[in-house]
Amino acid sequence: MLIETLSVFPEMFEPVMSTSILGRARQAGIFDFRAYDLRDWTHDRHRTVDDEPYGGGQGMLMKAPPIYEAVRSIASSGPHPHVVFFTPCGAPFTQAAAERLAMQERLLFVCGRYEGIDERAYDLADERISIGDYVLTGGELAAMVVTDAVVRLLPGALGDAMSSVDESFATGDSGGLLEYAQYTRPAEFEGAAVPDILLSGDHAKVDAWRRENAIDRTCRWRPDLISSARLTDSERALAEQLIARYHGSSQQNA
Ligand code: 6GU
Repeated sequence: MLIETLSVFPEMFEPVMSTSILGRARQAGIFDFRAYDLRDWTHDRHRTVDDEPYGGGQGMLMKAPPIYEAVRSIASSGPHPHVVFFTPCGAPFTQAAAERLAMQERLLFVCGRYEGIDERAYDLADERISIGDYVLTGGELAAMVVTDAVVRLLPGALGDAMSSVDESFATGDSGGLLEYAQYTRPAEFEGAAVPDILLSGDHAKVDAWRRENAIDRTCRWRPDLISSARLTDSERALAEQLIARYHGSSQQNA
């Protein structure tokens, strides 16, 4: 896979793309990465990429022409990229979206800055993505978050000892629940003991404990996930009790 970014701060990306799992995957040729500087597609002395909004208002907007010229020129060589614009007005990023993007041969991430982008530039977008309901100073960090989530799904990226294939999250094998609590040595730490069942060696009991723990944690921390989680009838009854206990009987209070 080839991942490219277009932004006014191309230097932000390199440390992330060359560290840890992303760095190793890149070295191994599992993905290639290039960061382009939007200012390379300006034509004035000051390399201007922003301007005042028509109709007035605060802040500056990114101009459409440099973005158009850059995306066209980057896309003109090689396979046509899937073009993603990063904006807080985009669709919320999810694991399902990461899985979808991981199937593309080439991704081009366009990162906005300032107060936004001239709406006409979005004509180039195959999709618009936001990474959550808060405002960042620019799309670069969002593009790195999405790159991380996508690259770790590529075959071989996590190495032999790890796999993303049957991990949990909303689309994984645990049926849309948060992952259960995990422990390693020491068996007791600061007065807190590891649950006895995990030391018992009884795999059936361990599995049952983990399932119940996953339901408990999801009810406590992410009750919004319960309605679409795959639960048996008795698990759903348990979940309703837990939600009532943690949040009061109304989901409204979740
Ligand atoms: Cl993609 N960009 C900006 N500027 N803020 C965000 C975001 C993106 N996603 C969440 N907040």
